[in-house]
This record gives sequence, C-alpha cells and structure tokens, in this order.
Amino acid sequence: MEASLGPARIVIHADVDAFYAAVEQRDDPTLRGLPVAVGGLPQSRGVVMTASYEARAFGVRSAMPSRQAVELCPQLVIVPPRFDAYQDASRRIMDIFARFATVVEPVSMDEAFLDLTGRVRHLGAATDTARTIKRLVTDATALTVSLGVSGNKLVAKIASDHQKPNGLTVVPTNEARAFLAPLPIRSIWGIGPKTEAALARHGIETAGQLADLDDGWLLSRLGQGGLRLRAMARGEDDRPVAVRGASKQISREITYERDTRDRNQLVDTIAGMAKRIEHSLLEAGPARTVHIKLRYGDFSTITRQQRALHACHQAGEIQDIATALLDRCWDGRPVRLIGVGVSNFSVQVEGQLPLLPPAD
Ligand code: TTP
Ligand code: MG
Repeated sequence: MEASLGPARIVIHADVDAFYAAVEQRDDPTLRGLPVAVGGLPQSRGVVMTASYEARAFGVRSAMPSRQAVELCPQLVIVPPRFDAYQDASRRIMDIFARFATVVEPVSMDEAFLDLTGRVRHLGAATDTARTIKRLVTDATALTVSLGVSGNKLVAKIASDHQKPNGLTVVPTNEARAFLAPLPIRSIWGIGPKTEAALARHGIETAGQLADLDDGWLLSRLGQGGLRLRAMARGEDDRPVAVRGASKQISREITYERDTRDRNQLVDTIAGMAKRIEHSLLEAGPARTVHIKLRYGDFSTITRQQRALHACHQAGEIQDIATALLDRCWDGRPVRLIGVGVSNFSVQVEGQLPLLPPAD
C-alpha cells in the first residue's frame, strides 16, 4: 500500500553524516573505526568542529573545547580541517541533488533541501529517489547522507535527523503531527531557549503538548507567534524550498558548551571561524567589512563591525580585525556565543550561509 503525500509538495532534507570527520576517515584509512575529531589541538586551546560517531559515543560534540573532548575520550585522534577536501565533496553532493530536484536550497556545505514536487507524484516514488540519492552520494564520495522525506521543510528536516547516521525517514503529511508529538519542543523551528523555558513553566515540554493548546491560551501568553509555533508543532509549514537571494553577509557562530572568559579560547574560535569564512570567500569574493558578535551568559548580545582598509579575502586579515574588535568590546564577562562575519562584498554572492544580524 502506498501512502500519498497528497497533491501538495514533496520535500527532502539531506545532511551528510559527521561530514568533516567522515571525509578524514575516508582519506586516511588508519582513522577508520577510531574516535576522530576535526578541530584545533587542546594545547592551543582548540575547539572540536565535529566528531566521528565513534567519538560521539564518548560524548565528544561540535563546539566543545578539545581539552574537554580529550578528557572524555583519551584515545581521541584530533586532525586539523582540510576545507578544500570538504568543499570538493560538497560540490559533488550538491550536483547529485540537482539531478533529482526541481529546486535545491543549500543550507551549508553538507546540508540542503530538495523540492521534488513535479518530479515525483507519490511518497513511494520519493522514497525510491531518496534511496538512489543515498547510493549515488556514497558511490561518488564514499560518504553517507541521512535523508528525511515529507511534505514540507520542517518535517523533512526533523525526519533527516531521526535515524542518523545513514538514515532514511519518510513521514507522510497525515502522520507528521504524530511523528513530532513525542519530540521536545526545541526540535521545532523558532523555539529558542527563552520560549522553551516559558513553555516549560506551564509544563509544556513536547511538540504534542504544544500542538494541543487552544487559541485563547496561546494568544494570551505568546500572541500571534504562539499560533505559528503551534502550527509547526502540528507539522504544518508552507515555506518554499528556494534558492536564497544574494547574501549580504557571510558569518559563522559557535555556542560554547560552557560559557568562557578565556581570551585565548575566544581568539582560537575566531581563528577557526575566519578560516571557514575564508573558504566561503573563494566563491563570494573579497569583503570589506568584518563583524563580530558576542552573547553573554545572560543572553545580552553585542555586535561590532569595522571596515577594512583593503577588501579581505584571507583568514588572517579577518582574524586580525575580529580579534581587535573583541579586545575593544568584550567586557570580560563569560561569553556564551561568539560569531564572526564579513559583508560588503566586491562581488555579490548567492547566499547559503546563516546571516549575522545587522551590526550597530
Ligand atoms: P553538521 O551537519 O551539524 O554536523 P556533522 O555533519 O559533522 O554531523 P551530523 O550531521 O552527522 O550530526 O555540520 C556539518 C559540518 O560543519 C561539520 O562536519 C563540521 C562543521 N561544523 C563546525 O565547524 N562547527 C560547528 O559548530 C558545527 C555544528 C559544524
Ligand atoms: Mg551533517
């Protein structure tokens, strides 16, 4: 029996498993089967960018200081990132997606939404396509990708995460609400720590509980936004899969596992993000303005920006300006999140990266 997604839309969300770490294990067979992290070394106060699933079993996670990662997993092998290899794999994977979708919306190097509406008519056919995509990605790159198939972006995204790694999860639209119901509300787009805490105070902890709330309750406590959150908790989402317009900024940010007042760690994080931005600039072209963003433990957030004398295209230039901005604006309190961004491009780019809010 074939469930139908109805006449509406068919969306796949795809996300490569342990992306950087998987590329490293692929290219160095001695790393296979071992706990591997990609990132900076503990002695230089580096941070883990990602970890192999073997390392995750020890609790090693993205954005964790490498020192802490080694404490959790003493046999951890830490390797520096090789962005060229990741970019190459990313291109091959996005090319495969483009063969099957009417629209591909890249979210990051290893993640994209695919709109299959018009290409396939039923969930069964979409599932076959998803299997084909998985096979072709693995044939072309020796990496595995997890896919979620559903009628919209929200549910497809949550589905792709459901059986990682190497997962394929199909959620027919009429089962979306039941699929989401047991999940914690933070799985729903738009629910940040504040809303989560506000709802938790009323005992609302799962998407199912949020989905069942009535209009009056939501409107009085969360306003119109509450109705939107409830719609998402019910698995409703009509945002189109769309290639985003030209980006005005490219930025990266990291939330620390534990708030930090360690300047060396902040500078190290800046260096790592500057490296990643440099890579994006290969396509975007040089940028004239550098931003930083700091969020303290109490969630107060500041952003500062500076215009460079020359358009920057190297990590070192971005890092120097961002570090100078840090030293000018950081008041020494524990930092929860740090972000670095560039804007003011000489050449406009297709935006595929998260945006930093406007700097003041
Ligand atoms: P993710 O897709 O979030 O993580 P992942 O692919 O390593 O693992 P999985 O999807 O199986 O959970 O991010 C993709 C890559 O982006 C990741 O391999 C490394 C990089 N990255 C960072 O550099 N810093 C970060 O804080 C995160 C989350 C990712
Ligand atoms: Mg991934």
